[in-house]
This record gives sequence, C-alpha cells and structure tokens, in this order.
Amino acid sequence: MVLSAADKNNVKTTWDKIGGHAAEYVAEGLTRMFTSFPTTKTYFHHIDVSPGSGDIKAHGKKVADALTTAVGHLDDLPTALSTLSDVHAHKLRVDPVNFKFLNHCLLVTLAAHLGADFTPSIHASLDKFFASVSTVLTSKYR
Ligand code: HNI
Repeated sequence: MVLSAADKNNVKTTWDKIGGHAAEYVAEGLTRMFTSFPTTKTYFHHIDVSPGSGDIKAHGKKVADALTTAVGHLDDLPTALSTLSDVHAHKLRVDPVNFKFLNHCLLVTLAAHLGADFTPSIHASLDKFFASVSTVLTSKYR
C-alpha cells in the first residue's frame, strides 16, 4: 500500500482535526469492534471490554498514541512501528484478519464524528493509512 502525497496530506489534516479526541475515538472504535466482531474479544480476555470501561479507555489511548506516532512518520512506518510489530506478531499473535475488523470500525467511528469532513477522498486516504499500519503490524508473521 503506497500512500500518495495527497493521502499523507489528508491523513495529517484529519488527525489535526481529531486533535485531543483521538483516544476517545479509538476507544469507541474498539467498542464497535468488540460488538460487531465478538471473536476479537478473545484477545482481550484479561481486560474489561464492556463499553465505557476504564480498560477500554486506557487501551484506546495506547492505540491512539501509536497511530499518532504513525501519522508523524508516514514516510517510514516500518521503522516507527517496528517494536509494535514484534509485539503483535510474536507475543500477542493476533490473526491478521482482525486488523481489517478494527480498521473498518475506526473508519465508521471517524465517519460518525467528522461528518461532512469525512469526504470520499479522506475516507480513501484513511483506509489506505490504516491498511498500511496493519501491513507493518502483521509483517513479521512469516
Ligand atoms: Ni494492538 C496491545 C496498537 C491492532 C490486540 N496494541 C497494543 C498496544 C498498542 C497497540 C500500542 C500496547 C503495546 C504495549 O503495551 O507494548 N493494535 C495497535 C494498533 C493497531 C492494533 C496501532 C492497529 C491499528 N491489536 C490490534 C488488533 C488486535 C490487537 C486488530 C486484536 C483484535 N493489542 C492487542 C492486544 C494487546 C495489544 C491483545 C495487549 C493488550 C494488553 O493490555 O494486554
């Protein structure tokens, strides 16, 4: 997945608009994922995945911070996310299909919050961005 200059611009602009809401929106995306794709909950058996829980908020913040790091390193995602990639492949062993579920839920969440700012062009660029992050996080399985 190659992000064009326009994609990178769209992603950065959107992340700026999201501003301080990133953790909250990612937590909402996680809740949507657990609700719509219940099998994803098996990876989180050790935390409270009920909507609005402190655990979900805390995990939303961690994932949001990682995505903010990614937005800051769009030209070199593999290096920026290298440690996280090791964790997901070797320690957590998350089946790659789950990344598609989370990405979809994050897009739905952002569409709901951004309204008219969630244009088709922004939608496409965010989709490519999340797919690029997922590619890196699932790159060490083989
Ligand atoms: Ni993910 C832990 C980022 C997708 C299951 N995950 C993390 C952490 C970050 C993170 C950051 C904290 C690591 C640490 O503390 O060392 N995860 C991301 C990002 C994505 C992603 C940026 C994709 C956008 N993770 C997924 C998916 C699943 C997933 C799709 C499974 C459905 N992640 C986990 C689990 C943990 C985790 C499980 C450990 C949670 C914990 O607290 O024990």
